Amino acid sequence: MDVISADASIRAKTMSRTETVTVYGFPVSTYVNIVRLVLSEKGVPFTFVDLEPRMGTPSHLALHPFNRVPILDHDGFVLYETAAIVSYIDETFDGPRLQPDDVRERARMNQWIGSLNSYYYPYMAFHLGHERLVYPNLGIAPDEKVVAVALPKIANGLDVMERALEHGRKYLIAERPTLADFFMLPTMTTLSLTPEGQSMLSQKPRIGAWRAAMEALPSVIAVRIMVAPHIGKPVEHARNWIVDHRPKY
Ligand SMILES: N[C@@H](CCC(=O)N[C@@H](CS)C(=O)NCC(=O)O)C(=O)O
Repeated sequence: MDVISADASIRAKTMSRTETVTVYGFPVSTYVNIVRLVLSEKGVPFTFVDLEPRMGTPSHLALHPFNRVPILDHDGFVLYETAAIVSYIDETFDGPRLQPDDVRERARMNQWIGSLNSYYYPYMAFHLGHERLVYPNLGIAPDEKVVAVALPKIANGLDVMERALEHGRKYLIAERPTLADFFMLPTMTTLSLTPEGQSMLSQKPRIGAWRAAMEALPSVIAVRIMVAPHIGKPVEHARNWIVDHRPKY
């Protein structure tokens, strides 16, 4: 049963003409794109500010004291941490409800969000994605040890997701997308851009059907158009990641 109410939530509202919503980030960031997807799905107009030239500078750290993106500014209310941002968006604005009303379905959605943060994003994007996509674009050789450690963790994550989709629903929780689906999509897209990811994903038909359903959503098409010009371009501030982020095995 699809338990997400079709009605707007009690506090949800349509944006007034004077309200402003701004997303700060860099264009190919997986977490930034979760926020852009959720805003697009809710039908909320927003401005995107590319922080790439200012990452780590005082003006960025004033918005995010942990030196990350995304950051949301809604009429002067500034918020960081993607899970907090997208719940706020869902509960503040009109549009399709993206959090199930049913407490167990909502718990399952939050389980996916926690799993993305702990088990999917780190190995698929932060490790494999950086070694295969981000560093080569900067002329930095990949560290094959990092890739080798990530691959079995990625295989396990894909097995878990493929099994979860045995429930036969179109999306991870219900017949309509929830925040869980929007959390998972950008990291799965990053994985699909790597040779190892392409090979592993080709063995997962249910994940393939889920990705096809997601890719057909107008919100996903709109965000893909926003990101497309930046694919394959160097992320200059990522030069620091070989010191700051890369695991030392
Ligand atoms: N816990 C944060 C994670 C955000 C995060 O890791 N963002 C990455 C981009 S996908 C970032 O800011 N990287 C920039 C850097 O580390 O220099 C959230 O949920 O928003």
